[in-house]
Amino acid sequence: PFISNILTHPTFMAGQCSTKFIDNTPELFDVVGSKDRATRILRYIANIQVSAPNAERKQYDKPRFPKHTGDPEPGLKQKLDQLGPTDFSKWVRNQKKLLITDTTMRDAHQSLLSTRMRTRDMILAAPGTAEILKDCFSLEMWGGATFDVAFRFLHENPWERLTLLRSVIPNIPFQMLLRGSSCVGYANYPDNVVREFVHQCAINGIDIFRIFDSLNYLPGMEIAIDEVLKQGKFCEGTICYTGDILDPSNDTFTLDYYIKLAKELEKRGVHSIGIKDMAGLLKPYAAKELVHALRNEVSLPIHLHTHDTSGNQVATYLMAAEAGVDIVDTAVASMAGMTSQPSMNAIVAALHGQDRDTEFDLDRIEELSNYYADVRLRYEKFDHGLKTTDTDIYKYEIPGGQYTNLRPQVNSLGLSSRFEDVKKMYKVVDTMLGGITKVTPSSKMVGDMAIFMVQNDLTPENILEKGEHLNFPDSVIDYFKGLMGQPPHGFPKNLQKVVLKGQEPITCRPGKLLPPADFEKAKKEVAVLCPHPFNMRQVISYIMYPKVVKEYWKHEVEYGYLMHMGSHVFFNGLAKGERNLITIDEGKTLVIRFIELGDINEEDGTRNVIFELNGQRRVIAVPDPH
Ligand code: 3PY
Ligand code: ZN
Repeated sequence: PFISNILTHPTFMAGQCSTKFIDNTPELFDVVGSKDRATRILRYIANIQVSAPNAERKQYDKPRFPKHTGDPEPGLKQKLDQLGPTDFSKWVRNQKKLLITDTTMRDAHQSLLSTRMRTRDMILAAPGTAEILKDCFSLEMWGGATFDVAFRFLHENPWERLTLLRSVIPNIPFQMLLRGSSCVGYANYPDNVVREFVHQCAINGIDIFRIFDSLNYLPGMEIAIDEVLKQGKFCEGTICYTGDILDPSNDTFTLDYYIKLAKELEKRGVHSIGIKDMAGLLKPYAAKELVHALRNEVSLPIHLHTHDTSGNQVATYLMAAEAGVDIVDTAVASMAGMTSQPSMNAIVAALHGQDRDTEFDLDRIEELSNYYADVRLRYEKFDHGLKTTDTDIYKYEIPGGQYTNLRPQVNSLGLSSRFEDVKKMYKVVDTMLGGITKVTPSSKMVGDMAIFMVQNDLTPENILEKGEHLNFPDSVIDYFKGLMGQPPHGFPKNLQKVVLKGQEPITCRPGKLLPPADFEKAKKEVAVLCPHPFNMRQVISYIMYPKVVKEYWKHEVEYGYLMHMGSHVFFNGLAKGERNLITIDEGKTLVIRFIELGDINEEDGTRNVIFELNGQRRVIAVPDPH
């Protein structure tokens, strides 16, 4: 009943859920002081209305929901659970179809929409997804930047996303992206944090952990790999791809370099090898060579990830498929292409009737794609990525997600006219560092450094002198201290001195030196700050992102639970006269109409915002930032 309820209820609900749902998602029901939820929601909307009084506010038709029967067939999740990860890995390697991972709920929106897709929009597609994508190797639906962004900008709990999706999609393995010892953050965490985080992910629904290190520094992945194996989950050891193995002048990131890494990962007991081509640099013929070599040199399945920034990457997947790649990452067409993954629809169509036929139903994938096409419109204000493909990525090597975010980051610093300079500087910084793999967190450091150099008119020639008097960005200091691990060629010593200004760098795995996190102290703090009954998910989140999570709880107390609110209202507020329904509980629907902005209150400078709530006029006064 829950599944059909979601879709028959245009405004999504929690109240009608079955007990299974309640067991899985206790957060939903420990309502933060249930008193006057309507007022909190109105206050949330009022703040948006006041912050952008003259914004054009569009109204949207309901999205085209994919059809579903409510009874998804068993999928590879059942096979994985039944065989266990080692035998499942063998099964993957020995079967013939090209297997597909769908990244729509993670990397696709991270790369196209600044990671802003809300859980609500995923849940509404979930019953259809469970049926349409039932043969997927996995759904990559968690990890990477989504964890932080959910708390920070979406005011929602990423753990709830995981448990809600798990309860609606019981048949497809769930995959997450784990940044080695940086987990889902930007610098290394103590070992006990890495272990507890992996443990919480495993018990809350993640089946497949894609683990990488941003410098391909193996010690940085070891604790995470060890813990995933201990948890009995599927571990994908991942190599980050950069440069071009077919470029004869490239003597660092060679075919041998990648083979060596893959072999090292195999020795550590992982179940598959991921090739993480985060910037979309793996050209078709290079893919053929790399995949062919890896399939020969290791006995594990090979899983290829790329971004389609250049427009070349469907060809890359086809060449990789010919060379025997086992799994590729795609997104449904309306969320694919450009800085996102190649289109699932395109790959399915291309292989139809061929040896590596995916056996997916293209018509049904189109249904899912139509849904996301409609939903994507609501994210217009984050949808400012590439309009066309761009081969300049081969020069700059900027990862897909970063490419989309870099322009707004540069604009926000008042450097909009210097975007091209920042892109060029990105490559200059890479060269100054001796050439490194650039992926979170190392990519963020390179981006921060490039912006810093443009801002301060620094060049490789003058940086040693001018840099003496400058404080470098935190990420750059962390990098040179060795807190992101050790790069393949070490650090440029002179630059390191200038950045560190007398601080001593470390030369070993950061986790070896970091003192363990004090869980008992964190538990006590969480007990005071968190408005919900205690659980370890709160504690580990708070340890990793104390400020962000504290703000999230504060926001929740002030505005309540916002998951029932449609995304266009959540981001933009309501158009004048627009009526919106928000179902906050079983049988309790708020009918909200925005009437207009009212007067300023002279005593405190707040502005009245006038609504109709279930037919009654309501005036909400909120601070006016103008
Ligand atoms: C992340 O770490 O979030 C990434 O997507 C890296 O490509
Ligand atoms: Zn990616």
